Amino acid sequence: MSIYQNLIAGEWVGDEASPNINPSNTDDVVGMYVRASADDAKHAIAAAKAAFPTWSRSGILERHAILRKTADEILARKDELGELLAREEGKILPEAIGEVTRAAQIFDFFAGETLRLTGEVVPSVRPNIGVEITREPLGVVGIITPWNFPIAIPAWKIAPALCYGNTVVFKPADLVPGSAWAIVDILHRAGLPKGVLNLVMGRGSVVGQVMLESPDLAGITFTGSTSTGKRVALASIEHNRKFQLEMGGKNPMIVLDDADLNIAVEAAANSAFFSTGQRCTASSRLIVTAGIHDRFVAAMTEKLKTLNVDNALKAGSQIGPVVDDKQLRQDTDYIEIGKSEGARLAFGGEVLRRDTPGFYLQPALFTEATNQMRISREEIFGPVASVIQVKDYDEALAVANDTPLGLSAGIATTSLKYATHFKRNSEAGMVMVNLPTAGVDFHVPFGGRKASSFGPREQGRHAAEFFTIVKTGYTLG
Ligand code: UN1
Repeated sequence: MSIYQNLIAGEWVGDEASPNINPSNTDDVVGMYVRASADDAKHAIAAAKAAFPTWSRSGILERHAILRKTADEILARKDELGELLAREEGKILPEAIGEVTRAAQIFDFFAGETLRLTGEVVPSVRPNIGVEITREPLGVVGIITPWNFPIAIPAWKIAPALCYGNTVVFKPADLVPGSAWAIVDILHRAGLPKGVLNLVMGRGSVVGQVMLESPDLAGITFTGSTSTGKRVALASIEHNRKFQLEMGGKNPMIVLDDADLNIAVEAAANSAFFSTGQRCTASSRLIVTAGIHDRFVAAMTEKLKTLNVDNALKAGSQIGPVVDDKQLRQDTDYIEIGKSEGARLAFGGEVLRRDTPGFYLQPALFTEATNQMRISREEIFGPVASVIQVKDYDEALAVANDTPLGLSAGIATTSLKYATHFKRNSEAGMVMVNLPTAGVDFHVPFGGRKASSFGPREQGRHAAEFFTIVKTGYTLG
């Protein structure tokens, strides 16, 4: 079996490899992937530092060409890369191919952005002085990504980092090195100079730790758990380093009496259960007003009965497995917690057996939940959602906002008044009307409020806020 190595200073290196296991079929090893040592991580940071002066002054046409070529190759190989992604992460093949396509679109977008870099020239308040406001790259940027979007999240951090002239040390989640390796390979062959992008697959406790402690990283962008995000923040403050965090969600989806029931059920089922509920934008709190509650619960239960949970690569699968045994245990533990807190398990929650050995869990829907229960307050990160009944829109809004997190929020309603009010008054970074809380566009800002996020938005033109630093220049004459 081939061994996939780390890329450090333009060389493929390392020989201590571990298996990348398919969660739909634990007998299937996707490949052997090298795990970086602490020394490897230090070399990667040194290589990125050495490459920065040249890359940061490279011509925009060179950067444009590399990002364009990368977009083209990812798109041309979307079926093969989608299969790799579905195999290592467990999301169903159509979702995986969709995610690969999204990664290509992100590289395409930032290829275009290299040709649109601008600054401002403004008069000084003093005579005979000119002022220029320019954006410069940060330096070496550390990129730490989670397992649930193995290609899209690396793409939406690496593409802007390179576009704006930074060099990169990239640590993908230990569970999904395959998609990360594939995009680094593509970027490398597209012509990136050595050291500009370094791949350090491996453990957070080894590789991540070296990154957190390095004085040479000018920025870290992180997507993952709230607890790790806090550690990134504290270490970054220690080193005067810029940081950007995307963390948990406990996203509400409100369903009002006047909602179109079909739209509400489609949006809620997608939000809560697609991608096996393993999205930080997933909705696990379905906040439903009394007049539609019983009809909504009945229709959701019917919908859930039709959802086919099976091997991610099998045609007709609608929900793939949970990512690994640890996450499966977390999900089933929360299902027990929900029951013991007094919520009623209206559907699902059984661990399932399929033709291939994997981590299959039937989507679970609780009813009679309150917003104070742990299942309503803590991020589960699995196919588990609860219905919280409320009397009217005002109570729904209060419950929706009563959470320490604030990534995305949705409402199903036919009322312009409530839709408009909710968009204004939701305490989330992204608000969806008659749409799922997850599944976002690639060209507009992404991010949350409260404990969900820290720092500037990701994606679209707003990505420049994190990946560049503003300089103000004054000239006499
Ligand atoms: C999406 O919903 O389209 O980890 C993207 C996550 C998010 C990405 C969600 N950072 O789930």
